[in-house]
Amino acid sequence: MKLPPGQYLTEDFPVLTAGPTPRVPTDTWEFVVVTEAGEKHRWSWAELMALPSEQPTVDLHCVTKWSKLGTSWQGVSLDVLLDGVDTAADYVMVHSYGGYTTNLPFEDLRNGQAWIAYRFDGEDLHPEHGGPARLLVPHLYLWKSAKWVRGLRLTDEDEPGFWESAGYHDYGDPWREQRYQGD
Ligand SMILES: Nc1nc2c(c(=O)[nH]1)N[C@H]1C(S)=C(S)[C@@H](COP(=O)(O)O)O[C@H]1N2
Ligand SMILES: [Mo]
Repeated sequence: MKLPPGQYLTEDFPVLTAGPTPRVPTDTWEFVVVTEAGEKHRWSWAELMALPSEQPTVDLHCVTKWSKLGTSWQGVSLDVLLDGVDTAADYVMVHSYGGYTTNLPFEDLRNGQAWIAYRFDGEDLHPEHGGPARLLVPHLYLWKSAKWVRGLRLTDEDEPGFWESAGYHDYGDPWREQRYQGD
């Protein structure tokens, strides 16, 4: 069974954005990881493109109950990006161009579970779906997959992001149906 509890299948790819779609040119785009010690690691678009990429095929589960199975992406594994980052942080706040944030445990970005994705279904990722690049962390509800991703802040303490502050679940495991706080 590939459909988590309470979800239905869809063939389309709905767009869910709180607010306007930011347009981020790749010549000014950067991805910044800030550690709990304040150390910064930066990648330009050209540097991201030069890193080895993967082509994961994953299932997407949105908390509004649609799921889309077998989606094809291209992106750089967070394992590659975090390889040279010296940290003992337990949590991450993901930041997007446009101001969106979402939080998750650091370990959920490791071990082949998350990518900075820049192609979908054989095409450059469309701006509506987070292009030029979004976080893809498909084992959690899709609100954790921040579109227009700009960076990560690694922290010792867990802090709620945009939807988590509005009553959504802190972790968001679709298989345990963790939609809202208290689920
Ligand atoms: N920056 C940003 N990322 C975001 C959102 C958003 O509003 N802003 N919405 C989230 C939610 S609730 C979902 S379901 C998915 C939707 O991704 P899609 O529009 O590509 O389907 O993006 C997530 N990432
Ligand atoms: Mo969502």
